[in-house]
Amino acid sequence: MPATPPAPPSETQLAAEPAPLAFHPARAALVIIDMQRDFLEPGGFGETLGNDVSRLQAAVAPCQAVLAAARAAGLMVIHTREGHRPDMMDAPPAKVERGAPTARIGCAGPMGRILIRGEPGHDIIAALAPAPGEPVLDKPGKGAFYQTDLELMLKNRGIDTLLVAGVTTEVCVHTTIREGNDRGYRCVALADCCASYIPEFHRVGLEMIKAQGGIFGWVSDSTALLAALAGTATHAAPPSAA
Ligand code: TIU
Repeated sequence: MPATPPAPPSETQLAAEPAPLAFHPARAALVIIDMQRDFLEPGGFGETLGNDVSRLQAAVAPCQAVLAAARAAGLMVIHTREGHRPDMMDAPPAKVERGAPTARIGCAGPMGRILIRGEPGHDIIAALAPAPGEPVLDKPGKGAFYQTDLELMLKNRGIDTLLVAGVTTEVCVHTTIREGNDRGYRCVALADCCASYIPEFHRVGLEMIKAQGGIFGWVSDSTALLAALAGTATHAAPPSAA
């Protein structure tokens, strides 16, 4: 007797602005952007740019909550890291040349060479350590689609909805959401799971996403996502995209 095909996962409703969003958990990915020591801890890239890195701490606990819920629900989880090859051949001079000459990308700092792959500062913070099997995507730019295989992985897994967390709201989170929106993904910024060194930019960055009927996507938060995922467990293959 042929095996009964798995029932397609049902949609769940996410409270969001400017409007609620229905999504299939099997077609959604949690994308955690650049929660690296270089951005969140003293002595890294964020601090060399003149920022108060403690401002990003607010996003850690909400990220932990959505990460646990996403894992429990069987969502695809992707972690990203901004950084460059040790030889810096992927680092545009126009990016490297900015900032104090002794504290630029590639310079030695308390957590190793700043924003360089393999250095301690480049690691994701321990509180959000990737689990085995979760893709960790190294990206040379601000957006997670630029010069990476993110889109290929999403296509292969039938993903159509990106639940985006991480830092910083107006830089790498925003760039990734803009890139994803143009590629046809429904992108949701999880407000309390994102943070900025500049609180006003966090607030306005989220406003920009949801303005004009959701010009770049949706804004939701960890509480709403936990509610949407409660009771859903979708380890089945995603439904056919056809
Ligand atoms: N500087 C700043 O706000 N952000 C970055 O340089 N990269 C990310 O946002 N990950």
